[in-house]
Amino acid sequence: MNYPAVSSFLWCVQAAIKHNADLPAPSHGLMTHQSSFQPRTGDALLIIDLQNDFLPGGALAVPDGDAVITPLQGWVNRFARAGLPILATRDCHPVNHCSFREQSGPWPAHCVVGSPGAEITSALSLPPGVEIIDKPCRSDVETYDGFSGTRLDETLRKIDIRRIWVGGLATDCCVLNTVLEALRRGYAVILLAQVVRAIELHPGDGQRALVAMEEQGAVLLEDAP
Ligand code: VGL
Ligand code: ZN
Repeated sequence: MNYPAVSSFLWCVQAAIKHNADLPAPSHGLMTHQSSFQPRTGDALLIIDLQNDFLPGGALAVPDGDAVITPLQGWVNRFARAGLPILATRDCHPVNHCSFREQSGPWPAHCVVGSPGAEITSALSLPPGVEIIDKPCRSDVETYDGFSGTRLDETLRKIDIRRIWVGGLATDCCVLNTVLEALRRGYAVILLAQVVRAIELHPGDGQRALVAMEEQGAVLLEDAP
């Protein structure tokens, strides 16, 4: 889904959940899993927006965002050792993007194309061959999920991926929207609960996002790599 920018920090969570209101929701609550899932053929690791601007010191720093780097590195190493594909999305905006406060949008300017803030953190060591998926970089469109207007779906289908393991930033925005879009498109999703952090502008957004993902069929995996 592409969304027009609106002046509400709740937008990421509310838009995603509202959009899913027409899908049948199981009645159970948040349920995390441990240890029963192993990466296998047909799986890929998808890293969401692990860019400098979302990390401490960045323009839109996610609280405690750097805590995901060490466990995420563990998953990267595990997928690389197993010869399984790794992909990474990048948020990408022109300098006059409609979501920026200067244009009456909800966010400080961030992930401006070509800026250091838009680069994936060098604290994460990615093996050669990681597929980088840039979100559309247009001034008039906001794309929170990694699928809309990108090569992600096509890339995953070409290599027969049916299940994605997801970690990155932020739980209550781009992780949430990417996971819901993946489920809508028929992928199975394992959300790496240790490897996500939320913006939490409104307390509880992170938890609400986890519940929404789980209700729509994502498995919330608590395992360390
Ligand atoms: C994100 C807010 C604005 C994210 C991107 O990656 O979660 N959040 N742009
Ligand atoms: Zn953004």
